[in-house]
Amino acid sequence: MSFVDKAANQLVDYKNNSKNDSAATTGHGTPIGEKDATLTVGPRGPILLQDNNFIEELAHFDRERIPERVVHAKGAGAFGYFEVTHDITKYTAAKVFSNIGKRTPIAIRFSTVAGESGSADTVRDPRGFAMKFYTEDGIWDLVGNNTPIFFIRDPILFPHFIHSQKRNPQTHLKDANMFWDFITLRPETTHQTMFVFSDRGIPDGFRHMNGYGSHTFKLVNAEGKAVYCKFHHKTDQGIRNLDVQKAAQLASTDPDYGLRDLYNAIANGNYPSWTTYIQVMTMEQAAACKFNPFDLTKVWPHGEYPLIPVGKFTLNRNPENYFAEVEQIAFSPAHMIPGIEPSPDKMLLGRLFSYGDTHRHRLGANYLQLPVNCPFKVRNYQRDGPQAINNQGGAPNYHPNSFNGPDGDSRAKALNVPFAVSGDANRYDSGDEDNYSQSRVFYQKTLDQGARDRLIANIVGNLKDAADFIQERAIRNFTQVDAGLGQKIAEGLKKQKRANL
Ligand code: HDE
Repeated sequence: MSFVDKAANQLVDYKNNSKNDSAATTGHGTPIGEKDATLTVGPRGPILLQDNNFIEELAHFDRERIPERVVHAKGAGAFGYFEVTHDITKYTAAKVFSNIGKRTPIAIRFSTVAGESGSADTVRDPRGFAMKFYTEDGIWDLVGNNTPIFFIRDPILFPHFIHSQKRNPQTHLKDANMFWDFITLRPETTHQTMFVFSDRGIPDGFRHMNGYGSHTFKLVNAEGKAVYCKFHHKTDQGIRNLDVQKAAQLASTDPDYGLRDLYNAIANGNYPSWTTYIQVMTMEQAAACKFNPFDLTKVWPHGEYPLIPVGKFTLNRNPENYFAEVEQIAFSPAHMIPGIEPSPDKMLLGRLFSYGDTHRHRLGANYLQLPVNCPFKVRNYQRDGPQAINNQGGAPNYHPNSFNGPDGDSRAKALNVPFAVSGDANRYDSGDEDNYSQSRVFYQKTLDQGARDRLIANIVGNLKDAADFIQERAIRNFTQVDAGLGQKIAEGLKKQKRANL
């Protein structure tokens, strides 16, 4: 243990900074005489039922865990502030962006996706990049990833996509057939699959990666004019990834590498920061756009939709209570504020339902009253339920009322501009929309030769464990991205087979 490793020294620091002068108590606060012995009849027992302290210890222990997140279970959190550096009020009236220099407190949780809460931080997987802004207009959550795109474009596929990466329900093992079967049957996954199997698929901790809101959002300005937008956060620490060998080594020697790195950086005053940009697309540009601007498997080319600087955020505080502040932090894409709205992106709309639902299951109906989730001000008509704390100062709990209960807000109303929708209601399978053109640009233009070779090696190293017919389907799909890519993957798989003979 090194003396600069603040995380490893946490208890030593506690001891040095606290006085050992307080008596232990029960949960109801009364001092306990003998701390380390149950109440027994004679030294050999039995234990008496009246040992309430013992019953309380065990009963609380039995309830210490809540369901872990069904995805993104392993994560690290931190707190800090967002500061506006550029004026974007011509695009949005959201108060968080109202003037240059304005600071808003934020919370962030970084995570891996598929593994359980005890899994290694250095696996090949997207990283969650979830941000909570405590704004004067309430909570705004921008719940993104370290990738500007995603695997699928219809939310009905999400549980199936996730099942394919989790454990086989019979063997309880990760299963290459499940993963590659799904991936190859839904080729809209190709673009993100290539991103994740590229060097960026294993970031070096959480500080050296970019974040993205990923979806298309809608911004509304004070005149009620709307544009579409995407959010980007570029790491000020520079991009750094781990090579496959180093990542595998860390997975066994320091599986909490990312969490430790973030904690120690902040504890040592080496505060990580990111610079935030938006891309903007007008309604007219969206209507004429060559590709579907609401398709989450696509990026908006930066040449056509340049990055516009907005601000910078800094993380300068570690959680003091991991469970209360990180395990119980509850992000939701549905937590938006006036001036920021959803676009027609089907994935975003599907998510608007799912997060609140999962929080009610994991944390209970009053999850928004937990301090880490609580906005500065709540004035509504919801009362009671499990662990209810806030009775809103005795305000009425029904509406309309004659007793000064809260009413509609004229500014928020003005920003809720009407929008037109049209079309025939139907179930439109989007599986055979353009799945390869941006994957091709990624392979041929974004990656250099070395990065292309590593991408192929990473795909082969994983795909080799899938059944032959699934490998063949994968080769067919990758050939549609680029004939050379398909061929090299086929050759790599052949070599693997020969090596296994
Ligand atoms: Fe999530 N996702 N997701 N997701 N997601 C969850 O919410 C879901 C998606 C993301 O640090 C869950 O609280 C659906 C895209 C992050 O606490 C759950 C769909 C993106 C986190 C859920 C998606 C994300 C989650 C699990 C398809 C990036 C961790 C526990 C429509 C743009 C947040 C929880 C944290 C967590 C559902 C797709 C990012 C189940 C239905 C796309 C960073 O509600």
